[in-house]
Amino acid sequence: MDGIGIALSKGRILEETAPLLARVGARPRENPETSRKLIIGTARRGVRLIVVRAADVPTYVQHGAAQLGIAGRDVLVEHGGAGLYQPVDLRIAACRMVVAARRGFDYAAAVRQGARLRIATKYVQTTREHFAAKGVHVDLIRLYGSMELAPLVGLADAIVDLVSSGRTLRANDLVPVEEIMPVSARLIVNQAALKTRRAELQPLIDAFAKAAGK
Ligand code: PRT
Ligand code: MG
Repeated sequence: MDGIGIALSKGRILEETAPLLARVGARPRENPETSRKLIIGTARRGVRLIVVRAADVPTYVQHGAAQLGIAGRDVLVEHGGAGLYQPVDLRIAACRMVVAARRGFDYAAAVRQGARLRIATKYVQTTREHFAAKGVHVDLIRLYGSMELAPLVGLADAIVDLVSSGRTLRANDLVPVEEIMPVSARLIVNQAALKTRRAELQPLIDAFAKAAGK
């Protein structure tokens, strides 16, 4: 396919990307939130949006099915980043990745005593690396959503998940016990495409950087 594809997800990422798309002259021709189309043209010539699940964005860009993408740092770290450049922190969709446990669970003592923690998360690679670096043994339980439930029903001692306002944790009587990393969304680029099609891609990358306030 000719032109430039930008892979991104509906919901939070699209919502916060919309003003940036407007600023780079790539307003979508249909509302991706309501359209059933997965490929949507934009006002910028040759540029289209490719609408995928958030966790799939790096995969599409890695394989060159989209030249650019917009994905959270959480998703990028979990993917590993192979074949991708991450030239612009768009500073949108900001949150923190944390370890959280039930109020009253003595996380520090459990870690100190070398207890084998059971951690539920959808970020299994990131979580494994985080605890391996600290020399803490963990049993990972892979979930696809609603991680907050796991400690409440005895599935896990703690979870690794994203927090923004903190309301979801509070509503479930959980507290953050450790921060893993701050998260925001990044513009990502297929490495090979940037080498062979720099004249086309660089102006768009620069436009995003400018739109994001750099
Ligand atoms: O929801 P779906 O299964 O379709 O996919 P997804 O969860 O992968 O995508 P989406 O659209 O929910 O999130 C896309 C990206 O937004 C993530 O990859 C993050 O980079 C970013 N982001 C920013 C967040 C949040 N903030 C966030 N708060 N993603 C999720 N959350 C969730 C969090 O997991 C928790 O359940 O919101 C809840 C906590 O919010 P507070 O405000 O109650 O703390
Ligand atoms: Mg979600």
